[in-house]
Amino acid sequence: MATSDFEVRTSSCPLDCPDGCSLNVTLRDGRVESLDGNHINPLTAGFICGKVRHFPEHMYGADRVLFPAVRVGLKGSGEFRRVSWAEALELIGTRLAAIRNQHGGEAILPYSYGGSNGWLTQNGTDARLFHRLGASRLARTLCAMPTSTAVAGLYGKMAGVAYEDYPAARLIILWGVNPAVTSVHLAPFIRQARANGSKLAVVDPRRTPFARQADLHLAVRPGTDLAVALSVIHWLFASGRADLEFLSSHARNWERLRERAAEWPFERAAEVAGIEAREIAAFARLYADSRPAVIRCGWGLERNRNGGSAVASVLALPAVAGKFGIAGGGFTMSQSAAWDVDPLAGAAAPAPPTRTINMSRLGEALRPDYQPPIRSLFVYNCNPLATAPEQTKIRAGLTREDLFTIVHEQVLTDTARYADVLLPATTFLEHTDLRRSYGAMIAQLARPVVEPVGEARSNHWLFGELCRRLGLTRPGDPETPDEIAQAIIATSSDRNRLAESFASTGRAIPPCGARPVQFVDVFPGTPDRRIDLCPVALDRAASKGLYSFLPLSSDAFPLSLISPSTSKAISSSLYQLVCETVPVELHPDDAVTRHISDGDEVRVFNASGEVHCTARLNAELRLGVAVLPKGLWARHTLNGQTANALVPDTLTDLGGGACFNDARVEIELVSEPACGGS
Ligand SMILES: Nc1nc2c(c(=O)[nH]1)N[C@H]1C(S)=C(S)[C@@H](COP(=O)(O)OP(=O)(O)OC[C@H]3O[C@@H](n4cnc5c(=O)[nH]c(N)nc54)[C@H](O)[C@@H]3O)O[C@H]1N2
Ligand SMILES: Nc1nc2c(c(=O)[nH]1)N[C@H]1C(S)=C(S)[C@@H](COP(=O)(O)OP(=O)(O)OC[C@H]3O[C@@H](n4cnc5c(=O)[nH]c(N)nc54)[C@H](O)[C@@H]3O)O[C@H]1N2
Ligand code: SF4
Ligand SMILES: [Mo]
Repeated sequence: MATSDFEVRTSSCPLDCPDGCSLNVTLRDGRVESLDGNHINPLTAGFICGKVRHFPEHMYGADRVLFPAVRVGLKGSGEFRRVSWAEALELIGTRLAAIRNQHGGEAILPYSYGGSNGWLTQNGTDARLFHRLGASRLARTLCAMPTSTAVAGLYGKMAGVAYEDYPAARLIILWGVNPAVTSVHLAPFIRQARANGSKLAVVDPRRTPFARQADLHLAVRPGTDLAVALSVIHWLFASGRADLEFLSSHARNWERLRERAAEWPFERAAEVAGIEAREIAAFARLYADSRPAVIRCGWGLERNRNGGSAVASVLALPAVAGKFGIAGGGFTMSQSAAWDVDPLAGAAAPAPPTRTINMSRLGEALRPDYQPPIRSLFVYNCNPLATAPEQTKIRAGLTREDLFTIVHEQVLTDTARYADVLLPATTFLEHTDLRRSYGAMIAQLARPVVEPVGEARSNHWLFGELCRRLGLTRPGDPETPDEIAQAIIATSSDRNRLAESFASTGRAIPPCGARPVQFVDVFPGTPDRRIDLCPVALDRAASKGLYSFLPLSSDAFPLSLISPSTSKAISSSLYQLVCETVPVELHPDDAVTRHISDGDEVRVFNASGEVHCTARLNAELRLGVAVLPKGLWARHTLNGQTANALVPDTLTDLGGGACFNDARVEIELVSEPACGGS
């Protein structure tokens, strides 16, 4: 295939997307020309999403960070002076050592999240460095913490229904998930199921592409899923449709769930959720009558004060209704549970007993009066100014003169502009990684396909160098990416097969197989292998107990702002390639009462901040809901603030997660509408 200037190499996509595509990367004259899907991961089926097709523009575009640099302008100005790697590492090593010696390791906060989801780009030499420095620990809560806490409590680790088994289902429920955008490789299986005659129900405040064609769409008020799911559970018990035989042999504490659900007749849930009781009743009947029935639970419903209990109640449904034990029946949440490895094994450094800081409250943690104060922030795999709550507080923190900020990045993000030292990071096509997907049932080992652009270096290299400079390397540490990969694989019960499979094919399916049937091939990872429908730990963790609904406030800010994913970006990654500004969407009736027309300039505001942008009228939203996409950059609005300037840093009921879909706002015209015209 290869000629002197043209070659196709294989890789895999590590972006924070469930699908884990396997890729063909076309190189011309040593540069990446294009990316496309291949069939190594069968789910990829030869196609990829539109955004990753633009990856060469990300690699070679004007925003790419090419060299190490130190700040010369004001913090946030984005003005830097190029330095050598040796100089940058010397500066960072000296400053971190001085901060640790003077103030203790906890004055250093590593801050990382979803940049590359590989086993080698996080929890490796980075964890080794920060653990051995005795740095503050980070609770990684920006996403999936309420869902994973709920799943862990109810089911322990248990793999879910594979995408490939969706066509077997007679009913598919998409609950707070938008696969037409966020996992495009699930979409064909849903379409195939529809062609086989499967019914489709969607629970989402917006009429998403699949909601448009669904048999039933519950357009709930954001944050009210708990009420809806409990009312279905109540009806299942009350009408004799609960599978008591399954519950008595496979579940614990179901009586407690039944008691708590008893407070939720359809009428009460309907009132809270802002829909009709008969809609929920039809939904409940359809679910009870369909087998196999599968619930694809997403992440949209977790990002509010009731999110943890909401996910727990949704995932309790298949247990109560007896939907397990058949291909295409049960639920799908994150498939990370299919892997029984310890991803921290490669760090070879146990976590120190230092304080833990919740990443969703970064703005608070960066306050000068936070005790003891954070003196150095080390950001990698993350763009918190664009992705974490309370943007204005974070910006204030990043502006602190006494904060030493290091950012390791591929592109000059909004966060990177505030760095004191900016370091160029490799992209996934320029370094080795081992990636498991959280939707597709596959892990892939990927080698670099091109030389790094400029002086970009991998996370693995950077943190390994810093360990050496700070004298934190120990004999016997796994050093190379392959040694780290081996250390991780060695923690699996199925280590020999995994090692052999990666060595011979560069990929592996998880120990439970690629298409496990729940309660046939996989069982709850709880101590007694039973589902716990009201785990004590969760019951204690939720402020008013598990499954208790916390009312939503209806104060001076009457609109509910949600910030879902878009097809243009993955969180904030790749959004620099979108040049236009982005509008806030609101329902036409909400616009009329505010004298707002399509295209008007508006301010979206609450007590935390305000965003100036244009308005777009969208009748597919439920009344009272406004949308600004997640992940926008400062350049996408008229005043440089984004949805996260309006998102509170309150935490979810379980797992301490971010409440991105729990923002209350008002929207008004920036200026009076122009007079005259006709
Ligand atoms: N193209 C693209 N794909 C992505 C991403 C991306 O940014 N872009 N992000 C990736 C990441 S990091 C993640 S975590 C996943 C997320 O995948 P999804 O869970 O599908 O994504 P979200 O967009 O967060 O939310 C899904 C839906 O939840 C709805 N929603 C909001 N609030 C509520 C609520 O209270 N209840 C209910 N029932 N629904 C609600 C929204 O309207 C939205 O349609 O997608 C991944 N895939
Ligand atoms: N308003 C609102 N905000 C949200 C959400 C929401 O629903 N609403 N959802 C949240 C969700 S689902 C998530 S997952 C988080 C994600 O939040 P983040 O973790 O901040 O994810 P990204 O925006 O993708 O930013 C990742 C950054 O890491 C960089 N990067 C990628 N690979 C590497 C690497 O190998 N090394 C280094 N050093 N850098 C790398 C990328 O260039 C990118 O700038 O955002 C959350 N933010
Ligand atoms: S972002 Fe998702 S759909 Fe797009 S290439 Fe990566 S894994 Fe595939
Ligand atoms: Mo996420």
